Amino acid sequence: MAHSSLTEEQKSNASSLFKMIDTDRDGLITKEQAFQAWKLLGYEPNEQVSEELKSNTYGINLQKYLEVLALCMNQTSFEDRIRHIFRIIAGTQGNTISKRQLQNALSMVTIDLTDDMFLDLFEQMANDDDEEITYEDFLAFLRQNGDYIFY
Ligand SMILES: [Ca+2]
Repeated sequence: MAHSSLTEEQKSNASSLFKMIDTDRDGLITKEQAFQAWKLLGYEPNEQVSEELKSNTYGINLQKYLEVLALCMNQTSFEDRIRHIFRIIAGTQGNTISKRQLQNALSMVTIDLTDDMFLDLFEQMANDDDEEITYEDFLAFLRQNGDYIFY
């Protein structure tokens, strides 16, 4: 199937995330880990994605991860992704993202930030001294920084 729509930068960002998720460094991540990562990146992996991964019973290697990521990207618009991500982090009933929710979201994809790094990120996203991130904050932050976060 090989969609090669990822730019070099997207590939390199995605590879970094893959390595973070592959904590035991055997070059493979589980399907569950991959699905969590994709969902948190705003994709809703569909049946075609599940079909692609059916034969990968021992895990997903980087090449497969990138292939399916490209497939996910082709299926979802930027705006849709932002909405999905916000909903996943804030919860279906939530209008804002709290510190704890952002922390949970990052740990879902096994991203470990130092306390200082986390607070810095949160404050940037919450737009200075707010205690919560609104959808508008979130959208504004990702419009400015999306290139680094979206892959
Ligand atoms: Ca692994």
